[in-house]
Amino acid sequence: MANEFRKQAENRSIDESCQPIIEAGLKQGIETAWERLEKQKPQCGFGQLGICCTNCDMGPCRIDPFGNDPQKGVCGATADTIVARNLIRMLATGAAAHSDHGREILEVLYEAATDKADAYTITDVEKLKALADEYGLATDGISTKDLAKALSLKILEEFGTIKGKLQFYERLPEKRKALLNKLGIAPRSVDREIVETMHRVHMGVDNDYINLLTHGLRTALSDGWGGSMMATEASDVLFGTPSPLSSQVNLAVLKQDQVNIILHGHNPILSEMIVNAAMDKDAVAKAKAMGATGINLAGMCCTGNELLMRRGVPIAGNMLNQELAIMSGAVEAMVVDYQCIFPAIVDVAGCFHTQVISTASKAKFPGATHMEFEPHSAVQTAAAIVDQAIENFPNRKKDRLCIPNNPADWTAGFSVEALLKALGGSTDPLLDAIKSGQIRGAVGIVGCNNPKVKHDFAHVRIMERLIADNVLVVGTGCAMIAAGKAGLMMPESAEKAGPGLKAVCQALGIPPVLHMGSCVDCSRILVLVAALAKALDVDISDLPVLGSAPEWYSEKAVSIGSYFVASGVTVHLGLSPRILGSKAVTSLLTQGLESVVKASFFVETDPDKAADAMIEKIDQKRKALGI
Ligand code: BF8
Repeated sequence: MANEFRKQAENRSIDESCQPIIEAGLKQGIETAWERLEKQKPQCGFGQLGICCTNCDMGPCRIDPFGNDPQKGVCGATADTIVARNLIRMLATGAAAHSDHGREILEVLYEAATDKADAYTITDVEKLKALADEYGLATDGISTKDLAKALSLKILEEFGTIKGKLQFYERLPEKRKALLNKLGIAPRSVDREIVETMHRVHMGVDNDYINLLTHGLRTALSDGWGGSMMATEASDVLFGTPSPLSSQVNLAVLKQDQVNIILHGHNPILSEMIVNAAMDKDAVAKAKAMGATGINLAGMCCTGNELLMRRGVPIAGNMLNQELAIMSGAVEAMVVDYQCIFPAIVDVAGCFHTQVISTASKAKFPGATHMEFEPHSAVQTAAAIVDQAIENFPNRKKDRLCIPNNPADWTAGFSVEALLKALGGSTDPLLDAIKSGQIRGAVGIVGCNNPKVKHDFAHVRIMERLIADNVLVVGTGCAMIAAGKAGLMMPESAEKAGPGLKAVCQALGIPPVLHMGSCVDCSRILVLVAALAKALDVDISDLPVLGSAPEWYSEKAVSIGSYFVASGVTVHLGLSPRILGSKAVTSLLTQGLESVVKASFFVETDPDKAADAMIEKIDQKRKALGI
């Protein structure tokens, strides 16, 4: 049986740091996402194909996928309408999640500027000025705080602006802007596109799948070149623009002799304060008095990525590691804000001493301790949370500890600004390397984990294949955490790259897989491809670049994939979205879009075949560019 559990653990994940914990969990009968997925099987066939409609109370309705009756919902909606409506509803939820996060950061920037949140300072004044300039604000002789106030108001206004356009949209290369303007899908404001999606999917509004999906692209653009980009830029102003740094990653960053606090979710606003609170002398002294040698912070998912990028805080793992971290028996507190947090962590925590502490008024978890965060009292809340974790240390059951050894080293912090600096201030060296063929192209690998796919396997396999073929990988989110755990993010990892990419990485002292941040920081990838296209005076769709989400699960990923495609970047998906119940929708998204936005989606579940397809597409782009 022991061997059986080991085998099962190895089948579930390639992350060696978590396999012993999965194994221990199996022995103890602790339920995790993998067990819950099994219990859901067989998953609803109508749902999987996207042909179940629950939008109104005449339903739920479903369409027969074999062409028999019923072919229409009670209202008359066809499979095409239902699939398209369901998809853009998902997309709008994802865009809303990113954008609402962005709005909160901007609100804190405003509060910091107006002395309502003293704990926060403006760290990157240079970026503040550059953004103010971009927004047409006078900067001369204006104090930093006044500038931050004016800028935050100016950007916040764009959530519901009546001026009908977003400033960051102007960052697109002219050719792309002209195309999107011609298609009539330039985003008008952040909230408006999301609200309009919700309006259109109501029964009896938009029933034309093409019209629905076209608006989906507009909504996604309002996320990528709107809400997400706002989140990234405002976070940089408040907490600093990332620059390269080293840290460690995987569950072995948890420490046997220290109070371990995991910071999980997406928003850096509170967790940045917890980083400060954990360094407080009195807190450390109290931890020692409780029998620990100190306080150890570790990130999880994209809150982790935010803290890693700017503060070098180690990361315990990505999305599928969340329950396993608690099952190490070594976590005194898991502090959560919002997004990608399994409600089940409270149940798993119930089997151990871990306290789950929720902090956002909009994200409560039954069974968790709620310690609500507000910017004006951030320092006190952060201190109270750290204190709670310290107090919990003596409750740890030493005989249940399962902390792996050997954390992996990694480097992160590759903002566009940092990359340009590494390149000597311009994109030219990168473009020269692409033109000469030293670098064949680039792929942005982003997104999540999904228990339907062996944890981290698709991410890592695709990355290994691409870099070996001289394709530079940039990325964000849980994909990058997978890369770090697999040892692909040290300058020495260049040894795993093909000769051309290896030489470039060695010359610049960078790894072949570059961590650009959290999921909202996919906006950094947009800025980078826009800069490359502008330098070559081509459209983004002409570049030998692709996007890939090998293990995606979330509604946010639907929005990310869609804004990449709308921006001209073809996107690989490792799992099919729930669209296969409509041939028309499937064909539009995987082929038809090419003639509309010069990019499309393709689904390939096999990582090797996916890498082959990406390399082929990169070569086609190179040929078309004449390089
Ligand atoms: O925010 S944490 S599981 S949704 S990739 Fe995916 Fe990971 Fe979530 Fe993107 Ni970031």
